[in-house]
Amino acid sequence: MMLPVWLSKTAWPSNTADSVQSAFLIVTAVCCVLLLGVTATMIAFLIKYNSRRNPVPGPDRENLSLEIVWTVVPVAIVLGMFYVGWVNFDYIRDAPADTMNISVLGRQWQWSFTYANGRQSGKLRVPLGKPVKLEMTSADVIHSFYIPAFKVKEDVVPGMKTHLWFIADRPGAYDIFCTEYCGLGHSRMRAKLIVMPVAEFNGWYRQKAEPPPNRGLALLQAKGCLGCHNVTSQVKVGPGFKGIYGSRVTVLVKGREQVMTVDEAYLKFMITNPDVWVVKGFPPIMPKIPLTEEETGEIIQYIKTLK
Ligand SMILES: [Cu+2]
Repeated sequence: MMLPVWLSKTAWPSNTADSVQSAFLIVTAVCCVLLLGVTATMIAFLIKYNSRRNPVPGPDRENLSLEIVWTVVPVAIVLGMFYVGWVNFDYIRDAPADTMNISVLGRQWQWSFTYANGRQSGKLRVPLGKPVKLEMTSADVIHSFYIPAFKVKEDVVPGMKTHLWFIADRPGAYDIFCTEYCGLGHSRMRAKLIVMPVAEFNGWYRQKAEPPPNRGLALLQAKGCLGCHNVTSQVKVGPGFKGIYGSRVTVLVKGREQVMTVDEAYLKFMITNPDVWVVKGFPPIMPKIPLTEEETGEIIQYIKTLK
């Protein structure tokens, strides 16, 4: 049922935002009327029935019709607000049958998007005016996928599939946030939603995948390493990779400081045993990423080139 959209059609950049906004406006308007009505009645009664004007209290009289009115009217108002909320909730929960489906994976601390043709992206690109359904899960802890401009939010839970759907009505770039505190890098767990005109989107979609400039870099992206590390020298959650090869670092080995040179053996040990040595100044939170020996080698070769 499309009650939702009439109040604020085109005012917001998606059908879901229109829907939530119209429910919100209706409920707010009803609350304002009630607040003003109750306050005005209270003030009028204070004046009309004060003790100076009525030194002797009058007898209580029963008034059945008044009691029925003050019971039935508030119940009707509350049920009306419930109805508006329920219709809109139902609308933003139930995706239509003809959606374009995109898989969303949340992990500490990165969102990644996979399309039906296998195309992967770190940005959520969607066509304008088409219903899109996100099928979401998490690789580690509970996250929550939130598009503030579209007024939609849904938990992303390991071992479970949750979903969201929307129709984007306005081209542009919108923020995506994680709104479930999920560890040290939580505040960095952001992404962009890019709404593109249909022809432009189709062109992008048909390219399938940008050829990865380098297999090591492609692995760093695909395995989520870049959620915590930069390929520049800038520190993120963990050290940046640029210039790290050949440098000297202080490492805590069983709580004792030891200075080491970053060479191939060091990188391999750090990647395969992330919980044994910890680089001084960084939290001991790196997860063990499943990688083959060959993949680890590709990553190390790539890090070597970042000078
Ligand atoms: Cu998160």
